Amino acid sequence: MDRETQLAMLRDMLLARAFEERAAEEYTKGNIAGFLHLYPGEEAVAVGVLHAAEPSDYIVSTYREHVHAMVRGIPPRRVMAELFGRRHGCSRGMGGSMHLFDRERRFMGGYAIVGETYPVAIGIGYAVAMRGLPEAVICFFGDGAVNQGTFHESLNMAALWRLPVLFVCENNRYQIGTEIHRHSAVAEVYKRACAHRIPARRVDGMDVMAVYQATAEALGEIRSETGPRLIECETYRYRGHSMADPGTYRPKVEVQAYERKDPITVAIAETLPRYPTPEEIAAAGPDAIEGLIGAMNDAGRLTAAQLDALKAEVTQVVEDAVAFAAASPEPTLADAQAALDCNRNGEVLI
Ligand SMILES: Cc1ncc(C[n+]2csc(CCOP(=O)(O)OP(=O)(O)O)c2C)c(N)n1
Ligand SMILES: [Mg+2]
Repeated sequence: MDRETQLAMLRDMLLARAFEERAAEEYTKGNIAGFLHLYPGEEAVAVGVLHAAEPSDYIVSTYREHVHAMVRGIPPRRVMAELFGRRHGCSRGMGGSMHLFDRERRFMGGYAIVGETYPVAIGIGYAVAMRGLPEAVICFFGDGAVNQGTFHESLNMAALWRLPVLFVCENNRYQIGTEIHRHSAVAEVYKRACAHRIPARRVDGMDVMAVYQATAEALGEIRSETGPRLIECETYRYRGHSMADPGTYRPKVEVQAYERKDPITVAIAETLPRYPTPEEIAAAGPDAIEGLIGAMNDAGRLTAAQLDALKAEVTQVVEDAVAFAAASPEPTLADAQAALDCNRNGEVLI
């Protein structure tokens, strides 16, 4: 992987964490109403998957989708304004946290109904397949969504019609307060795909590089018209299910164990330059010393100063997003009417 991609992924993960923590703060201040499902701990999944995707791919996500939307390119200020329910939000203030949407960026929505993403994704996949385009649809869902009927119905159709859909399970081990072993007879989600002959694999969802690699491979296969794929990302959310949930059902040690595997800390460790030890230089041989140092410097990916600069930048982006959201007016009744009318006498063509 080239350094730019790795740095961009690190930046997006830092931004995701800062944005979500700030959203929590704004919620407690009363600036965000309704449900607010946050993503800290799961950043490596959205960032790894979406960096491996093409802009021409379609994304269908759940209600825990702020980070997916931002990695897809929706400006953080438009996302924050949507969380605030304001007119300049990406859904014009009429969707809120769970219903971010951006047709231009092919971000086909966050969906609040558990298991709702699959039928939407296969519908889009069907349209893509009919037109024979090299595009794919990425369909996110949680571990708690795999016991919905739509999961099996959609996987069956996707496999039967060889639809270009990548199913991505964000397995954070919990469906609200119910741990996966208590809601699923088969707790290894990827194994369920074999019932529909869909090639599937499990990856460490706390490792952004692993997620990126697995996605790139799967999308490559999908683009060669071999049908759908499924990836199960094992991840964890640090916070409760939503802001309304203190998450007391989880043992403290479990949360702490996952925090130790924090994907951002891991990504930083992987990008920090590691200079060769004297033993490695000796093992490489005298002729290779210059070459080895040069190569490590090229791959030597991040200085402490660069990291500080990245952190300062994302803090600024989040500040700007909040100021933008707060200054944006609330939508009017006329806006609501216009939104209702927008699709009258015509279907949405993607
Ligand atoms: C059909 C349906 N049933 C119940 C709910 C209430 N509900 C909202 S989120 C959720 C848990 C889903 O868990 P999971 O799929 O693991 O996603 P996570 O929240 O962990 O990301 C439930 C049951 C819903 N939104 N839709
Ligand atoms: Mg879950």
